[in-house]
Amino acid sequence: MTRKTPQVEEPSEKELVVENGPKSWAAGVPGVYHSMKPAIEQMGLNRTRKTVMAMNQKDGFDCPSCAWPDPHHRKAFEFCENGAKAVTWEATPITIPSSFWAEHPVSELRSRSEYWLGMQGRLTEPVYKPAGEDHYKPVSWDEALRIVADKLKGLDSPDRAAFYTSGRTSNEAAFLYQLLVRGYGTNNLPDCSNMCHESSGWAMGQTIGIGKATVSFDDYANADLIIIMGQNPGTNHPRMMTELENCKHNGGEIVAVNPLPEAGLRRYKNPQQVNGVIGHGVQIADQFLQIRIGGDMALLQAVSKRVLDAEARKPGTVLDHAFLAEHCEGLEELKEHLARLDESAVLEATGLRSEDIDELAARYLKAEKVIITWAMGITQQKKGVATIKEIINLLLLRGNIGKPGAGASPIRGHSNVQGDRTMGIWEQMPQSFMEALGKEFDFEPPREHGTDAVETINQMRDGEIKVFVALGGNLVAAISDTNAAEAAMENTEMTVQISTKLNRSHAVTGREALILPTMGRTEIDIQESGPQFVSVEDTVCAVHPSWGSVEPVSHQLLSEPAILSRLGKLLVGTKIKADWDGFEKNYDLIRDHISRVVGGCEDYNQRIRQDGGFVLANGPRDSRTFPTPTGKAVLTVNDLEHVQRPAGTLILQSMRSHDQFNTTIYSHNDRYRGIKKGRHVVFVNPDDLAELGLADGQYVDIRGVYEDGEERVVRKFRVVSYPTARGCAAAYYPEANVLVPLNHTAEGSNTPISKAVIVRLEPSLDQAPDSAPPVSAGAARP
Ligand SMILES: Nc1nc2c(c(=O)[nH]1)N[C@H]1C(S)=C(S)[C@@H](COP(=O)(O)OP(=O)(O)OC[C@H]3O[C@@H](n4cnc5c(=O)[nH]c(N)nc54)[C@H](O)[C@@H]3O)O[C@H]1N2
Ligand SMILES: Nc1nc2c(c(=O)[nH]1)N[C@H]1C(S)=C(S)[C@@H](COP(=O)(O)OP(=O)(O)OC[C@H]3O[C@@H](n4cnc5c(=O)[nH]c(N)nc54)[C@H](O)[C@@H]3O)O[C@H]1N2
Ligand SMILES: [Mo]
Repeated sequence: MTRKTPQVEEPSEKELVVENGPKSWAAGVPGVYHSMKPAIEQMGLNRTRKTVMAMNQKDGFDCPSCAWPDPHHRKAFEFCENGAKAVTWEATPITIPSSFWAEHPVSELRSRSEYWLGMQGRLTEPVYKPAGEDHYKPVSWDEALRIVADKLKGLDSPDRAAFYTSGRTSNEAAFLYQLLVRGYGTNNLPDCSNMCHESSGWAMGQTIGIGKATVSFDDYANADLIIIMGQNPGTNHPRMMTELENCKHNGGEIVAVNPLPEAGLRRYKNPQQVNGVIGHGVQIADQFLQIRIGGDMALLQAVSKRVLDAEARKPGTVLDHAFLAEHCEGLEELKEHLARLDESAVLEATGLRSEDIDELAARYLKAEKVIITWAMGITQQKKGVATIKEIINLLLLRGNIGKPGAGASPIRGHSNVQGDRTMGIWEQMPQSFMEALGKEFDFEPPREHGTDAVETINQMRDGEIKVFVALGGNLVAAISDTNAAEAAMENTEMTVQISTKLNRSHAVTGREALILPTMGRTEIDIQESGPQFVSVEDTVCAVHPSWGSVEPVSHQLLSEPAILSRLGKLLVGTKIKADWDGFEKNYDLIRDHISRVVGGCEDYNQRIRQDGGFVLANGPRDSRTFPTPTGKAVLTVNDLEHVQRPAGTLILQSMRSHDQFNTTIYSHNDRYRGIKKGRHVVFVNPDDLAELGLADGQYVDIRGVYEDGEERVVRKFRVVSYPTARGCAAAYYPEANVLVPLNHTAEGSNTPISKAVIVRLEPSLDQAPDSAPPVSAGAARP
């Protein structure tokens, strides 16, 4: 393949354009145009046809952009704007040449932006940076893997290493990875889920016995009411919009709870339908509750209280008594607790009016089938776990779990983050899993819990963890407290990144560092036994195969299962009974083990091949069986608390723009929020601006208000007057991660509180655009 050169255009500060306020609708013709143009420009028509148009087809690959499920009756081409961007980013024919490493020292890569790094193209050969040197240099696969294995073998305990996973990893690779890590001897398996839906897993595990959604795909269109909390589906789960539209079409109602009036939650123009492309689209939300950040727990308690009050007025008519009696416990305690709920505290926490909450309660009471969905606005909060327990309370009161058209629906982020957990990527896998694993491979797995993402950074900072291996992702940029995280990463002896593209975690490294390039999901994977597929699990527990559809960008690339088989052979070898060579040749062998170790995956090889896969059993959803210690679903009592904001401060959330995938920046635009050519912005309510004496368009420094002696500040962000909830502000992730203290985490789940940082906005000394040095040098390579 001829090498194409990357075109990296980084806008300067003065180019930033702020259009008038948020867009009132999502998708439509611009959606199609914005994603197809770069695809065709970069890949040409043929590769675009084989990628963008093959995604989510039964014989194609699973879209790497999000965990939203596939419809049973797939259209020839289910268009998704952000799916197309993700695929173009991965399947680009632009590659990094061998000469790149001599031309660009690591210290230079460190001064580059995420955007610049990602735009350099695909990684194609293993590279190694020896201690004390400032350059990576190409090495052979054998040498690279030997360096890693020797280093790990030399540590005084396997717990001196940590093995991170990001959620694009397939089930097969995830299973092999946890096997080699446990075979080596540690449970230090932090993953992106620790920063994502961990709060959902905890809350649901403790209340209904399973940390996964209790809905299936068809339920969305059949619900009477869908309440969407702390989620921006128009950007982050665009294909969900079709199901929301179907729900409305069938007479259902939709309520959005969000501090921001997000475009997709207002009106949606379906790019699949002619009337969506040219007409006004469908109004999505019947009610929009513009909540204060962190107010959801109070809102949910207030709605549950209204449900209980309605029951008290007309006994026997409101609650699902049969369901509560047979399947639940804790009703009396909940009643007693909510009887004391203070409405004024609710109004303060939520910033809403009583009438708005009455209206939501009336909609809830009218509906026979209710789904509540949520994402990061709920999980990345100090009270995230308790808030999700309140979601479960509200659903249980009227039997909205385990019946068609109803249920609890955390919407996962990464396309296989849920499958990775099912396969054993968790620092706290239950003992039953360890026993099955030990029996299957004839060894004694480590039993002590390992480190999660935050604890891994803490232990790297303290010098306890000396080697960091990552199967995908970009931990140093994704985790909170960027300066602390970077210092921790640099304090290690070795970092190893298995990646498709360059990112910050390749530039902020341990003393020795390796990059092991891997094939992506879009690429055809041929091994000794023939073409291979991998498998993934979506947000509603459906497991299906994923087949690559384009030629790999380089024949030097190894697949993730191949890299892990080879590393496993060197590091663990015959210490456990595993056919490492066989795994690489034929992924069926890996799946045979999965069948015997992972509950619910019996006959995996056969079931994954039948009609596009199978759905994992789910007790609460399928039969109202709750695998809790008592066998009942638990209504819980949670003490109300909300985010306190000292005078003169704001509550800052950090969120995704329309043109990024987590730490990967596709462009500097955020079309739905009216931002062009810039990301250093902070959205603030105009009344707050007036109160704080700040002006729209002014430059401010954002300072975290924490008294732990650390200075956390980002400089020269442009203020954008924006209709967010009062007292709240928003900036983009990962730029704002500097401001989130590392040990500022959700109770129970230890997830960084990325959605509620207390900050002060201080006018920047320098108000002239471009007079300060830019954040990154950002020049294009000739
Ligand atoms: N295109 C694209 N798709 C993606 C991703 C991506 O980066 N790009 N990332 C993937 C991943 S890993 C994930 S986890 C998901 C993330 O999907 P989302 O959770 O939708 O992502 P965020 O951008 O973090 O948006 C959080 C939303 O919560 C709202 N919010 C913030 N605080 C509160 C609060 O206190 N209460 C309420 N009710 N709302 C609040 C914000 O205004 C925002 O609308 O998307 C996945 N899909
Ligand atoms: N402030 C703040 N921080 C957050 C969040 C937030 O909302 N606010 N969200 C959190 C959430 S929800 C998440 S999930 C995390 C995300 O954390 P991560 O999952 O660690 O980050 P990503 O940016 O998704 O990782 C992108 C990198 O993965 C690699 N990659 C891509 N595809 C593949 C593949 O197929 N194989 C391999 N081996 N590598 C691949 C590429 O090199 C790419 O640069 O960030 C969290 N951090
Ligand atoms: Mo996520």
